[in-house]
Amino acid sequence: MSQSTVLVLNGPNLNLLGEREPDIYGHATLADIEALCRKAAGLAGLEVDFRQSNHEGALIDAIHEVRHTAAGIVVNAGAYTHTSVALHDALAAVSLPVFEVHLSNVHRRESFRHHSYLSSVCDGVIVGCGPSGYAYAIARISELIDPRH
Ligand code: CA2
Repeated sequence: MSQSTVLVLNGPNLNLLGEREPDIYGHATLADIEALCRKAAGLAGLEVDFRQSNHEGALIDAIHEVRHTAAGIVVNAGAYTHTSVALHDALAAVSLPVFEVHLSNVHRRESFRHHSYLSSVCDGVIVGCGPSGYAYAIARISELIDPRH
């Protein structure tokens, strides 16, 4: 992991994107989102380390692994967003730009999706913009790490 690499971290069930619930999540697969992230990063002269896990501990390990070396982190923690104090604590220990992304507008959905344990330890939150939200987050990380800003 180099200081020009953005970790894009995806949580549980996001590997199923494109297979079901297109009315909520659209038709893009996780591979499509990875390609979009690589394109957005390339425009900013950055690289992407794109990962997905269904396991909370694996997501935490990935955050620890890059916390001193990455350019920033984009995280869609899926349902762990609404449950995980452990992910909150892992992100709180990071001094990189961190952006929380959700494909859907979680605030227009069930009330249990309205609270995020992660938002308070993130630099920004993007919801309801579909896959473009990932690209917006990468663009913002690029701005924040650019010494001209
Ligand atoms: O909107 C988002 O990006 C979410 O993080 C997606 C999570 C959900 O638990 C969050 O509240 C909001 C769920 C991802 C599951 O994706 C599926 C895709 C296709 C079929 C089944 C699940």
